[in-house]
Amino acid sequence: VDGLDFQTRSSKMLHPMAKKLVEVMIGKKSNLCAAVDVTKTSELLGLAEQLGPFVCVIKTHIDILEDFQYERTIKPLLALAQKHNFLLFEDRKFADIGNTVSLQFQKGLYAIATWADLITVHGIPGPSLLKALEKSSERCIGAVMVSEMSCEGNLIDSEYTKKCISLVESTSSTCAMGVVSQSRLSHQSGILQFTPGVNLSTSKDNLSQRYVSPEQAILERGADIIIVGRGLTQSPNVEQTAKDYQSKAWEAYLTRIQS
Ligand code: UP6
Repeated sequence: VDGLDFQTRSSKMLHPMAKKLVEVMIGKKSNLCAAVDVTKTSELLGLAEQLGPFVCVIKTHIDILEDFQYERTIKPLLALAQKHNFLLFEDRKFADIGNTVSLQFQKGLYAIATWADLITVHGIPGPSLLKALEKSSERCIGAVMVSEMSCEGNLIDSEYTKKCISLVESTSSTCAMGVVSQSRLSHQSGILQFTPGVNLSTSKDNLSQRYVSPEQAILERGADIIIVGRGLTQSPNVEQTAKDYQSKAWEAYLTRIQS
């Protein structure tokens, strides 16, 4: 995977959303995903407007908004995604039986199935979760499986991680298009790796989150897309900081494919 560029890898991608994402990444020269973890719709939309030009993906935790309204939150967010050409990634980390996941995915206030391009899932329920998502998704949404976590003391072990990867690899044409992880786990070049826990100014937070730099995430840990939250959203100059993360991450990718 290391020496291959995204264009070459794209031909190995079986999932249409993976191909679409890579197209956006190449077009914008961005492998930066912003995690916009804020509690007001106005903040979410304001940050999406500022970050939009520099990112390939905006990741949400839509259920932390205190003033969520479909018409006032999702409609304008979709308009911004179109304007700035980024994908929407709802980090719901689905982890229940198929029937429940299918309800959580399609129903409730958030109706995630109607707007998200990508969603996260845990591997713990096994194949039934992916089957349920596949059945209830008309738009071929890309599922990304949390196979390793960034926080200190998490309970995932290497056996669990391996099982996640084999689930992802066996469903990569229809449902799973990638993983959230801290290291390169799949040798299939079509599988995309998202790596959170990236921050240029600190190595941890006070709730066991651990951080590395964009270069470490990409060159040492195999990230294809880095996920940056507070490093961006709490910056005094969001646009300049986003530009900085974007160029550092893209340069690291270019270094990797030349090696
Ligand atoms: N996230 C992690 N670690 C994981 C999985 N997901 O941090 O293993 C998510 C968090 C948050 C973002 O839910 O939205 O990535 C990281 O944000 P931060 O950069 O502000 O720490």
